[in-house]
Order: sequence, then C-alpha cells, then structure tokens
Amino acid sequence: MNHAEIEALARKWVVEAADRPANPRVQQVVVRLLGDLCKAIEDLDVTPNEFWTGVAYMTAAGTSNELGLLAAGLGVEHFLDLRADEAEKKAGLEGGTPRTIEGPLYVAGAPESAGFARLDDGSESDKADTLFMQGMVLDQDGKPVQGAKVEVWHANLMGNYSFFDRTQSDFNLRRTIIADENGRYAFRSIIPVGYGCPPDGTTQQLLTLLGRHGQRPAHIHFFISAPGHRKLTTQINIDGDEYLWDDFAFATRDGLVPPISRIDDPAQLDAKQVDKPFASIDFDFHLTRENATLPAAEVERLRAAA
Ligand code: MBD
Ligand code: FE
Repeated sequence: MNHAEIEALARKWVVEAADRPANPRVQQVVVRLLGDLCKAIEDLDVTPNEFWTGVAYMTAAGTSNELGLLAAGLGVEHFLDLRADEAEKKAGLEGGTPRTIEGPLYVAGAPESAGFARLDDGSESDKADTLFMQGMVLDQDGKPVQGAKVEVWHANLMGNYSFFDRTQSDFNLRRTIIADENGRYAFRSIIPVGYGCPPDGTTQQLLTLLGRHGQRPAHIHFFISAPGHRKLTTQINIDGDEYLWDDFAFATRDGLVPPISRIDDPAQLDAKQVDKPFASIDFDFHLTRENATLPAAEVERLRAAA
C-alpha cells in the first residue's frame, strides 16, 4: 500500500467512523499516530509476530510502571525540553537556568521547611560524602525571590529513590525548602550515586536490544517555583561522574554541572557541626518571568503522592 492509501484508511477508522460527538484533538492525534504506525508497518514490512511482540512489550512496560522511564530513555522527555526551549527563545525569553527533564521519580508531599533542610535520614552517613548545597533563587532581573519554593529530590548510595525503594524511610532525600527573605536556600544531604534502570525491567530490555546502557550520572532534581515566574524543572549533576556526558536520559546540559569544593578546614567542619570533610556546591537558580503567550511551564503528569 502507498502512504496516501494508508492515510485514507486511518482517516476512515478514526474520523469517518465517528457517529457521535468526539474530541477533535484526540481524533487529530490518533489519526496521525495510527497512520504513522501503519506506514512504518508497511515500509519496514513488520511481521504480525513483530507487531504482537510490540503490543506485549507495551503491556509489560505499562504493568511495571516503566513507561515514564522508557520516555526518558528514548529521549522523548528531553525532546519536550528542546521544544520548550525553542518556544521560549521564539518569545524572546532568555537568561534562566537551563531546564532539564523531571524524570519519573518525583513524589509530591515532601516535608517543607524554611530556608534550610537536611534531606538524608543519616542511615548512610558512614559510607557517604556529606554534601552542603546552597545559593539563591533570582528573578529575571537578578533580584532575590523571597519565599520561592525549592523542591529537591535525589537518589541514595544505591542509586535508588525513597518511596519507589520501600527500604528507605519516608521522604528520605526529598524536601521542600522555602527560600528566605534574601532568596536563599540551603540544604545538607549526601552525594548521591547515579541511577541505573532495573536490569530485569522492560526499559533495560529494549535498551539492550538497541546496544545501550541504562545508566544516569549522579544528579539532584529540582522544581523551583514562585508566583509570577515560570516554574523551573531542572537537575544538577555531580561533576566527575563517569556517565556525566553519557546519560541514558540525555539530560546533562551545559550550566548544570557546578563545581564541587571539598572542605576539610576544622573551623568550617565545626561551623557545620560535622566530624569529617564535606563537599560543598554553590548554585543559584535563575527564574524567568511568567509569560501568558507561552505554553505553561508547569507540566501536568501522573505523579506519585505519598
Ligand atoms: C532517574 O533518577 C531519572 O532522573 C530519570 C530521568 C530516569 C530514571 C531515573
Ligand atoms: Fe533522577
């Protein structure tokens, strides 16, 4: 069959088959995706066995809740970032901290504190490098944003996230920090370890067939939000990680790899009330002004809530 014939079929199955009120946007998207799928089946001579293998794959990926992970690993989530960047550039909006993907492991409802939080429950203190990270939330003009909400979450030394990893305490390595009157936030935590896709999961199964690993470099996630400003979804990476520029989710970006200092001065250890040298990261978040002509920076997606 040629493409015109396939497009006519897709229109028949979606648009012409409708005999009651339909959602036109859903029709538009489905007719396109269905047509594109059938063209791929035709052009690549996909066999019935291959087609049903794909159906079983999507069923298994959904059943194990790995479709969000798959979207990250295939680059689609990063593609949405590139499109958001493009839309902002076109609207003349520039200068903010680069966005990067949220990933599938955010959990709503983390404990909130003013100015400072300790993220880790102390269970890995013996093995971990202690991290202090601090900075300001600034607006488009470089002025501090008092009361900005800094949501932060990251993995433990196993590369696992609390909630999804039921062996961790509730909200371990997840907090909401409200920036102080000078726009400052600060937290104490541990340096995380990079995430790896579940080795027996559906995402890694496909990545292996594609000749790819499923590793992420060590990173820390953030949502930064404040009224009148575009919500920023981003991450910082831990410099020196072997996967820093080889992220399976394509999320590392220039501007998101801050220098880490190693502090061993006894006076500074005292001041932080720690008994061993620690790592320190200074990082300011730059927000951009809310802009009604742009798609909302706040993304709605199904998220876990503990
Ligand atoms: C992660 O920690 C992550 O950030 C992404 C994008 C995908 C899987 C695990
Ligand atoms: Fe992550």
